[in-house]
Amino acid sequence: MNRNFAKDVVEGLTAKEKQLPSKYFYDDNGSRIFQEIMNMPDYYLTDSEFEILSLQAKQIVDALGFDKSFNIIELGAGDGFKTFKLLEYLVGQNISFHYVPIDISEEAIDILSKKLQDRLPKLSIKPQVGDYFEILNDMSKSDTPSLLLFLGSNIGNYLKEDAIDLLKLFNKTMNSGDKLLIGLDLKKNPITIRNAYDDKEGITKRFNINLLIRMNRELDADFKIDDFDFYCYYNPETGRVKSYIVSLKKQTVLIKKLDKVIEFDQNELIWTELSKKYDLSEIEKLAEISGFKTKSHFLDCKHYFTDSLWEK
Ligand code: AVI
Repeated sequence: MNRNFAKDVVEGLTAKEKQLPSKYFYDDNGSRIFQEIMNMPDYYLTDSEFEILSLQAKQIVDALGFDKSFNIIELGAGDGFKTFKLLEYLVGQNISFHYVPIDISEEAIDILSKKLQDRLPKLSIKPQVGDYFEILNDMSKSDTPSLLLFLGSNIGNYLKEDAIDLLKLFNKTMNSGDKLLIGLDLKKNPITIRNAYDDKEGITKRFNINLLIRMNRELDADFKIDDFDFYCYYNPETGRVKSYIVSLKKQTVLIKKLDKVIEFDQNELIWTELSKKYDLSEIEKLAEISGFKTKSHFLDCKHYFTDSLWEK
């Protein structure tokens, strides 16, 4: 049994306003559903960031200003689909660098490494499996400059204070002059944002409901899947998409391995995820408060998304 998962489930489901951390979406099944989300035409985030890294690789590399060989350290590299274009550009220009993808999933890192070795045989790749901070701490001891990549709007899934804490931790492991390229989703027509999360095919609903399936499997719970639904909304004033699982009736759930009985009222919510959207001035404030200087924002042609370059 995953102890952290068990602890967070007890804490989250016995709270007055029930909640579960979105990081638990990503078991093997959830990671596959997330791939489906990234392929949905309405989930514009992936295409927007792909466009930025494909069309503006040169501008991004020019803005780094490194005058010797450097490391590109990607946090949560996953399948590396978007990063490929940036790497391809660098290899094509014979620029000297090492690519260090970090992920907690050994399987993801193996697949990514094999794919990159096939498609970019000249790439120097040093894959790492494990905890971001241990690896970052070790790397900061060398005097090779680093570009950290934290893409895909992952920072948007953290509450404001947690996002600042995480960015400060990144900052602490970096040396002066190192850069962070961070992907952030921008505020835009609220309907575009709503459609990305409240999809008609119900893929995002499956992504959320998978949390109940995970609790049934790993914690021996007896959630009746059909008695729960999914709801989400976007608030254009705060830039927050909030996602929930909804109990469709008054019901009781037993979580055997935790020896807990959880009561649900009809229409009671479990808050599962925050997906924050920003404007550029908010991004610059976030950089500053976390110890960074904003160097540039690289936007896609629709201005839906930014990969912003920050310097320590
Ligand atoms: C991983 N993260 C940035 C995604 C997002 O957009 O917040 C997760 C996601 N949730 C629903 N759709 C996608």
